[in-house]
Amino acid sequence: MTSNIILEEFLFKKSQQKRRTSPCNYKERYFILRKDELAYYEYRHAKKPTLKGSIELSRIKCVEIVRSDVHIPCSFKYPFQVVHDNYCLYVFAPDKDTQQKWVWALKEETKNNNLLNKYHPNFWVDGRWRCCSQTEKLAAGCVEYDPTKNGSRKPLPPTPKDNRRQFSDPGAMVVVALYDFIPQGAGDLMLHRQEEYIVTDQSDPNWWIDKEGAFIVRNSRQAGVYTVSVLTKALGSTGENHPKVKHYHIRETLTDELKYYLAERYVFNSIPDLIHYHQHNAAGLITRLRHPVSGGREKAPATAGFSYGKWEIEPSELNFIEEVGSGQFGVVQLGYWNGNSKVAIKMIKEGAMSEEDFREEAKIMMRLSHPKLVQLHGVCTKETSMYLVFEFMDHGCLSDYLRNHKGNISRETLLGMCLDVCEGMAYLERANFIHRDLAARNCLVGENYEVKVSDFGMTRFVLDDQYTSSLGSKFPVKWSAPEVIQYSKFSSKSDVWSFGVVMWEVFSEGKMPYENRSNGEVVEAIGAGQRLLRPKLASDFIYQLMEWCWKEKAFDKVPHERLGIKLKEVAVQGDVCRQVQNWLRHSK
Ligand code: 4IP
Repeated sequence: MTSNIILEEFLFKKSQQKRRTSPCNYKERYFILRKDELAYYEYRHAKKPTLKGSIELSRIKCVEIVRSDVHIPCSFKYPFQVVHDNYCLYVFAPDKDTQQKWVWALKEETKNNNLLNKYHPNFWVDGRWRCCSQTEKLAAGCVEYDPTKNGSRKPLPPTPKDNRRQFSDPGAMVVVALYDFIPQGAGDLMLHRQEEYIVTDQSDPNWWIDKEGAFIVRNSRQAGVYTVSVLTKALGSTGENHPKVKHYHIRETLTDELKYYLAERYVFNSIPDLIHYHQHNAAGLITRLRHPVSGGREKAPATAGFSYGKWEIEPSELNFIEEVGSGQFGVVQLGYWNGNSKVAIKMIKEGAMSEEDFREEAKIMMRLSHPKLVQLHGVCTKETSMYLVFEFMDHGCLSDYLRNHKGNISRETLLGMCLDVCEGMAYLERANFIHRDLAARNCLVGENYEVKVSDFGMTRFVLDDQYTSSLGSKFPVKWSAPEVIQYSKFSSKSDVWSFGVVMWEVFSEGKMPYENRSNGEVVEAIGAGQRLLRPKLASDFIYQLMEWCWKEKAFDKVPHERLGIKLKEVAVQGDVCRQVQNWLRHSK
């Protein structure tokens, strides 16, 4: 009865493991969606297809895209789930369109069923739900199921009329999602990469990039057309200065030779040429295209907090895997939050921290969010010892990393590392936040030599005189500006001094500054105008930047922002590493 068929196609499926002894495997099956059932068949060359299984549509309780970063061991990488009876059938489509097409059709056919209120957006693997860590396969879902939405639909008002009203609302801030985001709590909205959303609450700017001229080239809703979306903060005709996203279609000329344009008088042979031109000239656009933002192919960045408005983390949401180090406050454990986010959990040992003060500060620190800062995700205060939950960085602290890879890191990469730290520090400086203990040991290394600044502001909560008093044996004298040692005068300028020492550590491949000299000897030497010597790997220009950081008087020191510009100049001169290239691309 082919007339009954809604969709049919080869897809992969994972065994549903209905029997205890069932093996977990992935099979290619020919799926047929009919008005009353979803059936799958085995096809073998020159043989009659064999029906392997079928699900009556009336028994389906939820159909949804599965969002996950787990490795999928078959060639089709776009999963969706069909929840029926007490089972979940995972099906894998070859591409996003196919995935959305099936989810949409199945949702349409099952929308009047007795559906789930909540579902699991991630997989059931190795005996637990990756979205919420529940270990009971039949445990209630953790995210609201909306049978009217699917991956291809925007969570915006459904009618075009309403859409227009919202978009023309002068106060509405329209943003484009750079990454998929899986809801982590009841107040979260699922985000789909490259879809547009309206920001209804602008109080937390950490979730969107708000840079004049930030732009993205994306598929338009019109098939086969590209759109350039660009953010502008330019004042409107009525003087309002709400940031807005303007969208321009990339148009094709109607001439024999195909050319492209955004604004009529400027035509180009290729889209890259067109973008390149408009990176330097507004030429009819509201602003020139200043900052290309990621197309989302990279790993999504850490969010400020796991979930909207959430900073308190429940102990049950954390799984501890292994100890990865220890610091001033106690042991650091690698763990998972809600089963799928890798985190570093600092377990504060009793008496090491003034917890009361920190609790208040944590809310402020969580709002500090930058790609070059190690993100504080939240705090768990419900156990006897407090846990601080941070973004996990795979390669540990920068000083150890440099020592362990001595001789194997190129100068360009070393420069890239300094640039990373500089960018993170420039952000802190703009936020009027003082680090107070910047050193390579307080920076962490991630994938591709990416370095992020960690432990900012934390020394204020240390309850150990040896560490906090400039006369104490643990005080970081070798990283401290003279005014800090003399009068405990911390400022962004004193951070700049420490940054110079970090540059020195990086270009010395993790050596201890001033080698074996005691703190007292160092104070004396600095007072007498002596400075760390140029590391072998540092060019004169790089060393000059270090010297800039070590000016005697605080007001002579340059801000981090300016140092960043200088470092970039160095990068342009040489053979630039990946980070520098990226950085240049982002700042061109
Ligand atoms: C089978 O493994 C197949 O994966 C079945 O899928 C699967 O049935 C079986 O799970 C599983 O044991 P073998 O082929 O290695 O025997 P298919 O029917 O597509 O071949 P599902 O239920 O996933 O359709 P059980 O638990 O149903 O036996």
